[in-house]
Amino acid sequence: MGEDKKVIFSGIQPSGAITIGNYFGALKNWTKLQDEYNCLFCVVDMHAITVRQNPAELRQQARDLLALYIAVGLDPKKNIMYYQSHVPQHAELAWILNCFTYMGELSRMTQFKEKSSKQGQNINAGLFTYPVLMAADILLYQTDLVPVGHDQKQHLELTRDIATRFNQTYGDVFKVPDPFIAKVGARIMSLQEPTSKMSKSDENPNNFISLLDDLNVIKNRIKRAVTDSEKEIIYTADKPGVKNLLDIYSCSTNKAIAEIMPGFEGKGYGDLKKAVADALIAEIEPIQKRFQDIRKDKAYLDDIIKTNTDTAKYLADKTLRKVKKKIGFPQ
Ligand code: AQP
Repeated sequence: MGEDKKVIFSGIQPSGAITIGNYFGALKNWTKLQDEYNCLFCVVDMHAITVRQNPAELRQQARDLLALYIAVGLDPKKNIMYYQSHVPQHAELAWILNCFTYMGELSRMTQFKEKSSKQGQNINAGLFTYPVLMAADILLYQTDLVPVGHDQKQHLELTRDIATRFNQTYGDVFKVPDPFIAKVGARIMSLQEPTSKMSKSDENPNNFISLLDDLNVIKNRIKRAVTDSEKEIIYTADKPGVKNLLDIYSCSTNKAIAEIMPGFEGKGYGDLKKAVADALIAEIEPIQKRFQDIRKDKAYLDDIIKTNTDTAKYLADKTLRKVKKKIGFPQ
């Protein structure tokens, strides 16, 4: 890692097939950071088990996700890309930070409230302490900046509070991270319920498009996407379905909304859907090709995993050793 560059940490859960929401909201933006920053991009499989996962699927999704990181253009020589569960320091620091986090703080987390209300049968302690593991992920690497979507802002605030609390007692052990707000990137919404965000663990497959979906499936999902009973293509919150399709088009073509709107004047929803499907496929097809090549080459991927995990472990251990010393664990 270059000494002079700021550190960025981010991750995605292998909790389902990666959607175009994950791609436009996270992955695509990450590719623009890799030259300017020292980036760690983690496959956060330990976070994923806060919801029950099928073991064989989890294993495959985790490997697919790491291969996708590379396929979208993240260079494994420039960035540190690894599985969270391969670096035990995450779990160790999370335990320590649990002892510096208040129940009241965790009870106030919106994501916990939402997930526990949805997940009636399995409100496990991991779901409750999820933000502490996230704090450990970030603080282990002396992270300067964390790219956060709207729903993770509260967790990052908590990370800052935990780091500050620890530092006040033991001196400057952790860097207190700041949020990194991407210049571009949109929140991609569900295709059938465009007032909710597109989610990889959605039970209705018609709501999302996975980056690895068959191209015909992609076309059909866009064709079936909800619009409204009107005709005019306008970019407004009152037309969430149409707005979402325009956002997908804008992200796929790398053009601003103001730039694309004139092209849709006098056109109908059928034209819009065709344009969106074509643009999306043009963006995704090369990624799918690269993904297939990477996934076929087992030795290549294994080597990347090994090298990157070693680097992550080395960096994580530097922080963890300091933490253990400060709190008085025997040396
Ligand atoms: N719909 C979205 N639009 C834009 N960005 C999105 N992200 C997720 N959905 C959208 C961004 O993807 C990154 C990875 O998120 P995550 O795997 O940690 O979990 P998540 O945000 O909860 O994503 P999902 O797809 O909704 O997963 P599940 O269904 O498992 O909970 C984050 O940077 C996020 O902002």
